Amino acid sequence: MATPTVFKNFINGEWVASKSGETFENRNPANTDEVVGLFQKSTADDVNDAISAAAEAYKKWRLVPAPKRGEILYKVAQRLLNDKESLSKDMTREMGKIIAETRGDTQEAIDMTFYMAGEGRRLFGFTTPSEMQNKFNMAIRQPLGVCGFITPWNFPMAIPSWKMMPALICGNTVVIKPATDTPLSVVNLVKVCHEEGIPAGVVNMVTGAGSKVGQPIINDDRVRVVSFTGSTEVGRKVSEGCAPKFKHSCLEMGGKNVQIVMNDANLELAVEGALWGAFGTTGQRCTATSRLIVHKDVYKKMVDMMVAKANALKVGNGLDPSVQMGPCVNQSQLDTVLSYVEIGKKEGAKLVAGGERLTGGDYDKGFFVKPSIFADVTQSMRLWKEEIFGPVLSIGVFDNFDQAIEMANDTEYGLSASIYTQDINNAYRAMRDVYTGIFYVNAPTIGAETHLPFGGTKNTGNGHREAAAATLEVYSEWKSVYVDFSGKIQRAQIDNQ
Ligand code: UN1
Repeated sequence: MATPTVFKNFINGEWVASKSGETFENRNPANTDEVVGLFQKSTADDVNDAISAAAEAYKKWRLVPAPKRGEILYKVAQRLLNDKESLSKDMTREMGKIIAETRGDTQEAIDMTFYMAGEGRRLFGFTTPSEMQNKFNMAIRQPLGVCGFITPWNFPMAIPSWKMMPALICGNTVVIKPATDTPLSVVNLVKVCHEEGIPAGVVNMVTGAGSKVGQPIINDDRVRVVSFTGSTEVGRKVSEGCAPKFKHSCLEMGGKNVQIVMNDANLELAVEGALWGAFGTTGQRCTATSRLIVHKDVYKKMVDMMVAKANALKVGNGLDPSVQMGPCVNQSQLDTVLSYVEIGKKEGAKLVAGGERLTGGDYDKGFFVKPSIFADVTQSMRLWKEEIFGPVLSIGVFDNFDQAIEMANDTEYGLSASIYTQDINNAYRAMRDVYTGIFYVNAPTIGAETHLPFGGTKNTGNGHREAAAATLEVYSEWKSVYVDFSGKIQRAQIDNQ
């Protein structure tokens, strides 16, 4: 077998080995015989070097005019577009999701990079009248310094780009720790940034474990913003780690997203939506549909249609274009899925599809599981409450619209939700009353676009949003500037009364 490629850290414009001298393996979750590459098992020393490089580079990068920073990002975006196919194939090999979806992931990074390149000529602040004569007031954005990113494996390139591109356009520098399951996609992204002209030290990458690399990023005083996407449990630790130094933290965490189906819905469409929402990305999206609640009049019919369609989904290696669902990303995710199947059965929910690992032939080499559906799930069950992050859909029933809203909001999370209905009044009421950061009408809970704010309420986030101009609030701080051209002292709130 060919010796696997060794990928290095990227610090101060150079590819460097970790001071630990150790590496870790990244294997293909669809075929664990395949080693995608060896990556640096880094330590706090490597993180220190990366932060030093970023802190030094910040001195110059913050002074590069934003439109110039934007010109580099345009080149980065164009290059990602040119290389889209190979980047997407690498991503499927390390993460498992099907090639159509990894193309979407790469496209999301392209979209975000073009969007933020354009921000280089906006980054709008505002002017406003002064309460004094001969005085000029304005509010402008300023960068913060070094930003540390801890990114997840489910969107290996899109999510790093959501953090990196706005940070860069605002004039910050970056240290990123990719997920250990998907470092190659971040290596690829960082390589493009470097080759297309981002100066040395502005973007740095250190691979390795959360405890060894993520924690030192959070602890280092020179890091002023930490942006994290992952579980609520880890997000809480990030938040606590940032609090003593009043570091800004932007947290995107769990979801338990609901699709509501009313009795007037186009059922075919609702089934297609739920299927895509629940089993797209093997259910491994923060935005995945994990609860489907259906009006009692159409409940049985909808469950039957879902079961038939779920059983017909082709599961396999995501590089085969006919495959509709890839494997779980690793053994531990697979174990979590199977453990929730047992929990669901014990709780008395009705397993109507899947519920087991796929075995035999090539399946034995990967973390494949059948698309799984539980019916008759009720609000007291763990299946209803807990994020599974796998292809397990829980279906419940409701009597009327008000009950549907109450059930939709009965969760500790608040990322995404959707309603299928033909009744415009109910669509708008649901839009108003379901307390989430993202809401869809007659569309699944997944599929956010990069020019709208992305994030959630309650335990999903800490009030910040990624994407769109909204994320500039994370990567810049307001500076209010008062210019007095009266030539005399003017006392605000006093002299103009
Ligand atoms: C995520 O699952 O963390 O809206 C991100 C979507 C994608 C992004 C998902 N555009 O489903």
